Amino acid sequence: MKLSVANEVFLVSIGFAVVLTAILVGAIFYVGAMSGVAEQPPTKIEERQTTQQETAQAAREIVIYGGELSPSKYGFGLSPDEITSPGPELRINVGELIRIIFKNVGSLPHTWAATNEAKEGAKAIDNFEIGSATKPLLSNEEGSITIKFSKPGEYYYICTVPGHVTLGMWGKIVAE
Ligand SMILES: [Cu+2]
Repeated sequence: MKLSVANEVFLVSIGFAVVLTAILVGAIFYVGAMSGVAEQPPTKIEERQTTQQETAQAAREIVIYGGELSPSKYGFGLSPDEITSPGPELRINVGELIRIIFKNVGSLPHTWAATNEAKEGAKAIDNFEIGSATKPLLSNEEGSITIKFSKPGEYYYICTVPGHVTLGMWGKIVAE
């Protein structure tokens, strides 16, 4: 079969076009793969930062004050001027992160601990305590802890310094 000059030029052109297309497609894939690798690490870091910020923002703050009302009555309050015995009921949502900030505005040492009972010697739930019976917060000291209840129910908070629950240093926590 004999090809005319025009046909030969046509076939050579098609050949070039096929080769050029193959090179272009390869180049696009290569650039795409390289840019994908280059962009991945910063994207992941941004995602982690967002998650940390959201976790920090999620904790609701409750500031609670503890001190003495009289020589025979101690209590808690949501303001340093409104300390009652027993202290105010704290209502929280199950699974909610709560940042408890406890401030000792009394003259004696005090603590704050979440417990299952409002009685002397009750143990803190999951180490939810600020100060301890042997190392309480002194006058004008403050501390904080993040707590979370995973089951609904009635819980309590107490001062774990011996004798203080009996003098009224407790309050109820309702998780619902
Ligand atoms: Cu106390």
